[in-house]
Formats: sequence, structure tokens, C-alpha cells
Amino acid sequence: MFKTVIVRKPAKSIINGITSNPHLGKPVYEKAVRQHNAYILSLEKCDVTVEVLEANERYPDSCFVEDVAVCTAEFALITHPGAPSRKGEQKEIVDFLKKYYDDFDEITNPGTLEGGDVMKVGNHYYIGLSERTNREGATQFITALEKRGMSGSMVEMNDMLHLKTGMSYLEDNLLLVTAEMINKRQFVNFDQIIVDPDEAYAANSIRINDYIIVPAGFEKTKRRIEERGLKTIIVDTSEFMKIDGGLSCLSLRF
Ligand code: CIR
Repeated sequence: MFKTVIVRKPAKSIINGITSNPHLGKPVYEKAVRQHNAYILSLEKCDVTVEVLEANERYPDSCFVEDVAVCTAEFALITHPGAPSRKGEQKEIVDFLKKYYDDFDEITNPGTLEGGDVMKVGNHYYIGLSERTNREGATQFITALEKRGMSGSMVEMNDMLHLKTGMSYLEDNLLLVTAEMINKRQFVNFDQIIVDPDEAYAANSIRINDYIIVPAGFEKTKRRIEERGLKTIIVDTSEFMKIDGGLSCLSLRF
């Protein structure tokens, strides 16, 4: 069960967030704030306490709080973002996390790691090797996990921003997967819901306790999740999608 979810309000500087999809246009700040408020309400429906951090104008992508820390049951990992404009963003969460954690670890140079590349399955953490997360960063995280009785392993990937851009763990051995993540060697023993290429963005959905939060506009994926007997909540994330952000990126869940 998740008890706590941390989010950070979008900054006005979100219009300068990193994007690989400039043709989608820039996020509209006021709309992003409305969508973020709806996201918070959806989380609250899942029976968690939502902690809302103030916007941080210095970092345009700072509402994607998932990337700067990994909150495990035993300790908080402070990451080391690989994107130049996000370097240092991780320092902004440390003081707040002291409310919940005594035990911290961190990724240091030359290691890089962003939380979007980390997928938790029980006490095991899959770590995508992306342009943002390198082998050194993943090795440091695995060492930190093993010190505390947990484990981690690396996943090679080529095409996606982050590991969870292409897959989400929905618990009970069920994965939501798309594109290069389909039938990857490490995941053959999982039951898989395949997300069609035209709905690839919805592969980043999140399970929070009894619900799966799914982005708005991806009916086939929503239906396939519901066919497994799972309850969905739909949240519109159009403004975050413009800068490559999805549902998981917007929160830290523990
Ligand atoms: C970035 O490129 O860093 C942001 N524009 C999007 C971050 C998405 N985060 C995530 O998938 N965990």
C-alpha cells in the first residue's frame, strides 16, 4: 500500500521544459496548473496523503519530481539527473524528504540516474540504461539497494526517454508495455498488457492502491486494463505530454 505521494506544483517556467516533441507546442501554464490540481484530487481518491511542494521557477521541469529521488521502504535515494538543465534539481527535495527518511544515499559523478528509469517490482528495482541514466549511476543504486537487503538490475534500452516511458508495473505480476519494452528478456515471466503504438503514451500509467490512473484519450489501453478487473481513473495530462512528461513523472509514491 502507498501511504504518501509527493508532488511539486508546475512552475511558470514550465514553458521552457525539455521536449522531444516541439511540434506539440508549449505547455499553457494555467492549464497545466488545472490538470495538476485534478491529478492531486485523483491521487487523494486512491487513499493516500498528498504532499504538495511549492513551484520551483529555477527548474522548468521540476514538477516531474519522480526524477530527482527514489523513495524505497528503507531509504531515500537522491538521484543525479542526466539532463544538463536538471542538474542540481535533486538538491531541492532533500530537506523535505527528511520528514519521512533518516537514511539517505545519493548518486554521484560520474554516475547519472533519473527516477523515471526506475521501476519497482516488490523489493527489486529495474533500472533502464537511457540517455539520462548511465551504467555507473545504476551500479551505485544497486550497491545502495544491496546494502539494505534489496536488489536491482539493469535494462538495456534504445528508443525511449525513460524506462517507464514504455512500461509500468501494475502489481500482481502484470505489466503494461509498449514498443521496445514488449517481450524484453527480463520480463518474459510477467503477464503483459500490450499498448498499441498509437497509444504509446499511456504505457506510463500508475497503480495507486486500488486504482490505475491512466492518461485521458487512450481508450483502448483503458479498456484493456479494465478487462483485467482493475478500476481506472482518468486524468488529462495534455500540457505535460508536450514536454515528454507522464503520470508517473509527476509524483513520488511510497
Ligand atoms: C525531461 O525531459 O526531463 C522532462 N521534460 C520530462 C521528464 C519526464 N519524467 C519522467 O518520465 N519520469
